Amino acid sequence: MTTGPAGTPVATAPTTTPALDVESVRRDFPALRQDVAGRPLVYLDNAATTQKPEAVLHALDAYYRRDNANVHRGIHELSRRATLAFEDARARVARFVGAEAGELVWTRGTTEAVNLVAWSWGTENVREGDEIVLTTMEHHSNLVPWQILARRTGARLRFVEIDDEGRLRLEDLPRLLGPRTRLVAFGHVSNALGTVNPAAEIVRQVRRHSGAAVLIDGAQAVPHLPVDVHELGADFYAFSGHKMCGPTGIGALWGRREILEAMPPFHGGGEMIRVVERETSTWADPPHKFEAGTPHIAGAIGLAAAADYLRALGADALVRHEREVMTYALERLGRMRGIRIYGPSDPAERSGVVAFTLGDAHPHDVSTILDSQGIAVRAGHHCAQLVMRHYEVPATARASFYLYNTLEEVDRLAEGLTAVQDIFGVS
Ligand code: C6P
Repeated sequence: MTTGPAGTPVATAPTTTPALDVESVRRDFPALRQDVAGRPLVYLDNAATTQKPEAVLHALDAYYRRDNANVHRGIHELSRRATLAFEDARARVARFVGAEAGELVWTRGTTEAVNLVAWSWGTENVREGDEIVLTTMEHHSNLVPWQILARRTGARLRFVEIDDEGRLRLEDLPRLLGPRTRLVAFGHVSNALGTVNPAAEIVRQVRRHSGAAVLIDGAQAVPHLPVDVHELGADFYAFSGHKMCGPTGIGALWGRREILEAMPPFHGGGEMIRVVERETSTWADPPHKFEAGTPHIAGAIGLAAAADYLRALGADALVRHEREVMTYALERLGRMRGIRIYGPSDPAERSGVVAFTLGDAHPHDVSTILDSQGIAVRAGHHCAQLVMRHYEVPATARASFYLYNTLEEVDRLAEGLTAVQDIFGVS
């Protein structure tokens, strides 16, 4: 046990992993060095997007200043350099999730990755009467594309529900699976509750009870947990760069090679073809088959720099630090009058998201009052309206932590919430 700034005992993971030097980490992030509303910024909106370290800013700047050219097209020096950097970035990001470069398709982010699978794989493999199993914990990005596919094909959606602790009712999964199940898609970590789902175990259950393909939405997992796509055993894994210190507009879809090879293209255009004739064309091999048009070259290079940055800090140190901050937040906020915290009470089952409501104060008001004190949190339904419906609330406020957040910042959040209590007379 260590002690938080407010004197509360903080449970730390029993590990020999060296602690993160947070002050040194914070120096890597220029955006954190600013005042908002006359006070040092406390940035707790990391589930929406994270700040970027110098290493990523430098990689973007260096690419545009020195190597900027289109990739896989020119045979001049700059195009050669840009192509090498772009494909090297793919290999580094693939390695970060335990994959090989040929299995990693660049996308704009998780949303586009899921849509790619829904349109390309879904169109080929889902028919009327087939079933797609989802959960009510999903972000809309891993729900709406399947609704569109189901409407197009006549397939049926089925759902694993959540319990009041914000865990999936996995005991119901076997009876939802059967010969008609074509796909199971679920989030590795919930953005609205912070729940870390037992992804490998879910995949094992799906394999035991059906021949369905499995897609995991890793948007909130890859930034926070060590992820090895082969160990998880799914068929597709989607994630976004901007939630892991990388640029916006870049993310990836990992897919099993043989499945990617069998899938038709998603978009048509340059880059993704082998031979084009008047009426027909043939396709490049994956991953290029799925990358029509000029890609986000700088984004890929920036994302690789982000992956290298996180790798150098060490996944165990990141997990340990976030667990410490989040545990302290659960304890500190949990003692406040009128607060309701959503998601599992056991810190071991959650990642750095703490969603809450405070008395009758509307989450938007909570967020506005916190903003007036330089504290950034998100308020709303977090693109997870099925979760809100489960708890019968229109919205929650959400503090989400990352590697650069400190226990002192949790204290600033608690202070800010005390002001909300005073204004709204929460008793
Ligand atoms: N969640 C949040 O504030 P994109 O926008 O494609 O990078 O990621 C979409 C997405 C998919 N799945 C999960 C679990 C997510 O959390 C997100 C993005 C942000 O929670 C923005 S709504």
